Amino acid sequence: MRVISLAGSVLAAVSLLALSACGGGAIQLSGTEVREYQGENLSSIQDFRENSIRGPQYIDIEGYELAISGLVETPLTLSYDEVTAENDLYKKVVTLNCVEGWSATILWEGVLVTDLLAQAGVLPAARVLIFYAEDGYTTSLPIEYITDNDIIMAHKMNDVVLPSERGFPFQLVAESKWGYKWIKWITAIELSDDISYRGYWEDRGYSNDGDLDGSKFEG
Ligand SMILES: Nc1nc2c(c(=O)[nH]1)N[C@H]1C(S)=C(S)[C@@H](COP(=O)(O)O)O[C@H]1N2
Ligand SMILES: [Mo]
Repeated sequence: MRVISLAGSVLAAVSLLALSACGGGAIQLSGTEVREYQGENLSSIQDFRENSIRGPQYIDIEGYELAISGLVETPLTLSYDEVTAENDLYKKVVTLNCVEGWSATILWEGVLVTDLLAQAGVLPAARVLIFYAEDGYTTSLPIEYITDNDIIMAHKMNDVVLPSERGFPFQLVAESKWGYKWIKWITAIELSDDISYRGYWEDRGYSNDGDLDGSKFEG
């Protein structure tokens, strides 16, 4: 399995410090979190605010399946290992910006969503990807956005496997989009022609394109 850096090559690791210094309950990590990458300072996994719709989901990886369905030639269900061990892995530093006014810059690592789509074979009528999560959350994005921007589904952040609180097993790294497009605890990807589909927050008034440089609200 290859790990491909989408931004460069040199990696600097520093030890994870002061777990107890963060406000809410500290998240247990197994490993060493990277805090600097190619000269750029990274946020810590501890810097996030937990504000998901039903609180953290704790997914048992033994029974986990990622379903790829809808307008595809071959619907698939992939295990965690089939996703992470049988695809090339990509790294990139991307900032998550929440509409509530905080952000976190993290070194993400994961698989190209496009590589998963290629395994299922996308039918020509498909226009959008609808992502589903364990907590009932959903969001959607156009196929061209996913393929044109090398969008990854991350299983690691700062070189550490995603903690459950951060979306284990997978969070979408929806760069240049607001945080509500960064769906966590992903369980399924549906290929659809329904361009009027609205995800959880989009259905409650947030803009469907979710562009960081556009309007936050549907107008
Ligand atoms: N499944 C799921 N994914 C989700 C959410 C959620 O409530 N459920 N919240 C979204 C929002 S609004 C933001 S800002 C980011 C925040 O990621 P974090 O909770 O890891 O900080 O997750 C996004 N992904
Ligand atoms: Mo958010």
